[in-house]
Amino acid sequence: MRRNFTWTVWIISLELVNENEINVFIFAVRLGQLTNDDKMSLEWLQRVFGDKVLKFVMILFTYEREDECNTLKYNLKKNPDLQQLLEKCGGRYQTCNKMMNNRSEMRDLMKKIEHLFNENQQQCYTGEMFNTASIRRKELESSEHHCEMESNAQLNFILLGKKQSGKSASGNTILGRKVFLSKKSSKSVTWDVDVKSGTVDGFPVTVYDTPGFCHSELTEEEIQQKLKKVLQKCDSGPCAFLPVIKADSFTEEEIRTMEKTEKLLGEKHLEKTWILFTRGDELQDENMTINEFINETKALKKLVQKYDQRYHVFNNKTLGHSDQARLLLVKILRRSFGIKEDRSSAETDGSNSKSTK
Ligand SMILES: Nc1nc2c(ncn2[C@@H]2O[C@H](COP(=O)(O)OP(=O)(O)OP(=O)(O)O)[C@@H](O)[C@H]2O)c(=O)[nH]1
Ligand SMILES: [Mg+2]
Repeated sequence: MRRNFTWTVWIISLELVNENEINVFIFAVRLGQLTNDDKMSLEWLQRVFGDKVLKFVMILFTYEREDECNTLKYNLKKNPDLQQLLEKCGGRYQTCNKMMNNRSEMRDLMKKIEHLFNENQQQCYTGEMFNTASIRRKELESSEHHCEMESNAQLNFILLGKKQSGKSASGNTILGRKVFLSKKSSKSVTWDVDVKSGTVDGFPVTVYDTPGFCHSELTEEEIQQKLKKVLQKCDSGPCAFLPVIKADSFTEEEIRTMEKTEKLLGEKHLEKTWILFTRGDELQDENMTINEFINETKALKKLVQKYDQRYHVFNNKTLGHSDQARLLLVKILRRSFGIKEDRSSAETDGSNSKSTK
């Protein structure tokens, strides 16, 4: 049903883009009920219309009861997904009752659209932008990675990072079970590479847990050797590289660790590298969003920009009770491998996923 609707919107949109210039894309979300479908729909919009479309998106939060509006700010603070969605659209939103018959809200919406138009130097989304995005999308779909993914249909996750950053715990979260030893220690817990396979929402995955940089017992050289062997081993298959960073501080040590990771991976793996933040639960306890955490430190903000916002947050304390791993997989398959919705997540309608938080 949803997909039919999406296709209809797409066809209408194509006609519109061909014949007109579009000032604004209004993305309606039911206030307080951000669904996986909503998140995917924005990704879909971005994929079909290209990244430039985000400059023209205005989120319209619809509500049934007036008092729901009062919870919006609270919701924004509490819900990192909502924050991320809003951030992607330049923080532009308007609230509006479900019937859309409140004149003052409609006036505000028009003012905001006018403001957006001026912000975009009176430029609209054009057919030319759409054509460029279509070419890019087709290239992606027929790219090497896509074929690679089609034939192997499994993904290797390689966890990298500083000691005690939460690599093993993240491996457990991905596989949805406790297979890697993860514990608090002043020393390094993982000494050798450990490989475990499983599935994420039915999709076959293999997870490589690795000993961390700044190891308490192994030398840098020993670590490098072990990691290089991992890279050689999974070089032939589709991989996602996950430098793991604790979302509680970002110091010189983390910067140096990222430099070492980048040196190890080299430029060729950049597109498939996703920064994985752990301790999402602690951010939540502090009423802080991941965006606030990232933007707090200049070096971290720069790093995330370098990775073109390819990051994800885990709360490793909800092992087996969240769909965090599924969301990460969907993001990676879409952005790093250009896999279409049908391929990556026909099974991801959220019905079989447990609550994230
Ligand atoms: N609160 C919280 N604690 C976490 C999270 N992820 C990991 N931890 C804790 O951080 C500590 C270290 O986790 P590990 O998974 O062993 O970290 P590691 O990077 O594998 O550590 P080494 O093997 O020593 O390099 C453990 O006490 C975990 O419970 C998280 O998302 N939230
Ligand atoms: Mg470990």
